Amino acid sequence: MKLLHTADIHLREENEERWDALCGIIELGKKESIEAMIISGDLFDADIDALKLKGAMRELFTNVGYDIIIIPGNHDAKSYDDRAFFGASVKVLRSLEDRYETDDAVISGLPFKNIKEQEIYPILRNISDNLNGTKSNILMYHGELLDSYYSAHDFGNEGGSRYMPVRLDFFAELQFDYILAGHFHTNFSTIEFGKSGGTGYFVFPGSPVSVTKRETGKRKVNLLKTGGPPRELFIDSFFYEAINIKLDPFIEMDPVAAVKRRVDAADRKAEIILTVEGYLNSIKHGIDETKLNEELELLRQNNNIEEINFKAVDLSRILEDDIFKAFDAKLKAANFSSHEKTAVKEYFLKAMMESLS
Ligand SMILES: [Mn+2]
Repeated sequence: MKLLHTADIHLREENEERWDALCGIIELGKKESIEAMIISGDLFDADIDALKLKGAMRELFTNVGYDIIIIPGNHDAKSYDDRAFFGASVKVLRSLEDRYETDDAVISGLPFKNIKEQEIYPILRNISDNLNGTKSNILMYHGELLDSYYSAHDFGNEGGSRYMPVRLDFFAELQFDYILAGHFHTNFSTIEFGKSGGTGYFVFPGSPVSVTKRETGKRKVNLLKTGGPPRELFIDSFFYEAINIKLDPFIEMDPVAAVKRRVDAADRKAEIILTVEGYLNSIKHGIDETKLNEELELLRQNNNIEEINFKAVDLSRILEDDIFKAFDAKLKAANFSSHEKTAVKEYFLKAMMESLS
């Protein structure tokens, strides 16, 4: 079975970028001739958004050429009551008994509920016991994986609470071959786990469109052919791109040119979060902190820059000091590697900064 897996689109009526991302994924599914699309929770940002968007959704989710299988997430847990209709191609897995079955795969779902770790294992065991080993067994799930090094920030705006947490060792004795998950926004992440009779895959595809500024970089979805490993696929949706520039006053390039070069190279679809740190030498380059700030604001006017973090500091007072210059000349002549010279120079700079205070 060939399918496309995503989650956490967080649709809102007033947010066009997220709607466009969904339309793009629907088209990608057609292009890839998939049999089903899996949306593992948080299709909507809130239940009210599901109400507002349902009409438009039906049209989008009709005649797509494949089925769309959805489970409720923590943000849209109450959006899918029994009488709700989201379009002819949509199948919502509302209960633990609900399944989607094809010739070679069985898809089960764990619709989001506010339950604890200890309560989840028996539920998973129950679903697994009713499966057989002849087909690929897929579980749709929305929540936290406790094994990995995720922080609360990775799940969008969720505060500190735990959302339906599981551990990988839950799955070692169960029959699931793929856990196609949602809830982890930051990036595409696949973890292999050992299970009786082979290898299983736990996949968080990451949000397919940046929902907060913490989700940086081009977004992805999971293209899966059962029997094989998950495959990450770039999509052409809105995203934030973090550009971090550390200015080096010993490089000949003008600091403004250094920043421009990086901003120019950014993806056109990206909204840039620009951080400029390091040091500048206003005497050597003729650009002081005030002038650099003006140049950054000019760049903001002509590019997709969402945020500027201006942290660079003018160190010309030290860099043009005779003591530093004499030290630098000796260092240049010394028999050190360039790596060592940089480190020594940084120590000396720090020592001189201390002596100023
Ligand atoms: Mn989410």
